[in-house]
Amino acid sequence: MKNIDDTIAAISTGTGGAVAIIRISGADALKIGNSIWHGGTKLSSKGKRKLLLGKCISPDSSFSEQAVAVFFQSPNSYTGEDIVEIQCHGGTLVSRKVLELTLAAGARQADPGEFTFRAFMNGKIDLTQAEGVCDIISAQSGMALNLAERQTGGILGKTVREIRSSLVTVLSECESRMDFVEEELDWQKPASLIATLEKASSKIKNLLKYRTEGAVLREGVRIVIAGKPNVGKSSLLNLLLGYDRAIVTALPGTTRDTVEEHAVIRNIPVKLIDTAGIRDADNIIENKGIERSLASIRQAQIILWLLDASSNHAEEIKTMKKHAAGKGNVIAVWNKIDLLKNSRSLPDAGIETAKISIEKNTGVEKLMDILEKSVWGYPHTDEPETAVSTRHSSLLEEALDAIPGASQKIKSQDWELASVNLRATIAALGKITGEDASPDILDEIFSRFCIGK
Ligand SMILES: Nc1nc2c(ncn2[C@@H]2O[C@H](COP(=O)(O)OP(=O)(O)O)[C@@H](O)[C@H]2O)c(=O)[nH]1
Ligand SMILES: [Mg+2]
Repeated sequence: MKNIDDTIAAISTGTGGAVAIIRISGADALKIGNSIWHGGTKLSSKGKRKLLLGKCISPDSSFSEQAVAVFFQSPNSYTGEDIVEIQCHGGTLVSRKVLELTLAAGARQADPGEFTFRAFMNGKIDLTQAEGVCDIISAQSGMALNLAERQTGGILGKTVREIRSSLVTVLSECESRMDFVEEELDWQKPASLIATLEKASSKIKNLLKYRTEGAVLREGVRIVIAGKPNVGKSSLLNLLLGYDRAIVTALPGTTRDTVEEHAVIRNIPVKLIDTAGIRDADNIIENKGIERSLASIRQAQIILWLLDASSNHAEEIKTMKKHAAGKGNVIAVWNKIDLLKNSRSLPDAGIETAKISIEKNTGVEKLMDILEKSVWGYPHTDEPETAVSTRHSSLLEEALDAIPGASQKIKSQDWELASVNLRATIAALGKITGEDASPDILDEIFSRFCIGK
């Protein structure tokens, strides 16, 4: 478990910017700030939340850089502690030097996510909000960002806490039935306790409804473009990216290595992987590329298998079945339909199929419709209000699993076993918001943050 009593510092901005922010948080923030930054007035509670112009100066005066500084007084700061932020010129050297001055003055270099960790420990935010901060930084699509912002606003934590507190009420009722068996207290009827559990259950199921969105928007989808040589795989990659990333030629075997690029398609963050065409090659480099193609196909979530509408149809389908059957979600894509008189003559591939011409840019929107449906599992219309992460959904499942047992035991008035089940549910929910999270869970979560956040 991290120490939360000392004062930490880190460069909070990424490298390469014009301005860098060095953040100092903890009981000694003001003292350290004033020992390295000097302006017309000292940083103090009088001038809090005001940007002041001054200089960062090293004790031997060999370093002196213009910088502005601001003081946020506890508890009204990101971490809930005293915070001093110094803004200086960006670039690696100046910001590094200012950070070193803070360390020499007694601060400790912050670990990744440690400022947000302190905000959590000081009760400024719950664990879902902290995770939301991480999601905001890594969001790759507009929808992912909206969801992350709502989660940081606390909507998920609030819902989970409400469910948890309704279960705590049921638990205390069960426990008091055990403790005061003899007395006639004003008990709730078992049926009403069970009704509360059912309500909780349906609220949990509601949260689980958008687990796919949660995982897809946070983790993205791996889409592999595969097929025989020269069917138009690299052309499709370039079309989807909107720029010429891969080399396209009329020569079969042009792409010899896998080419990976990130993109956003219909609000879905994707990793597109263009592969070397699958064929029996006698060239050692091409064969290596083909091995990589087959490995990519094995790891794909979605495979766009391109089929050349201008070549032998039965052969095309045979190769697809040989390499892609049973692997992920395969979408058959007949390309070059501009070379056919009538694309209705194409044989049925037996799976979800699109017919396109990259050359003439036809059928591509329909392909995107199929792709979208394949990602979400159903036609997607509205943006969900919350979309739980994989961590949340496995805990929600755990919470949900123990509820039927609790209901059963309440029905048979076995208060002790009902309590055991309820405690399991309550603990799982508490791990989501952080009330019940162990130090290693917290370490695991905050270590995914970047330094300075
Ligand atoms: N007529 C026609 N040619 C296409 C189409 N898509 C790609 N091509 C051509 O097919 C050839 C092979 O394309 P490429 O993308 O390199 O295929 P890859 O080997 O599968 O990556 C190139 O000459 C492309 O211009 C299409 O829709 N219609
Ligand atoms: Mg290619």
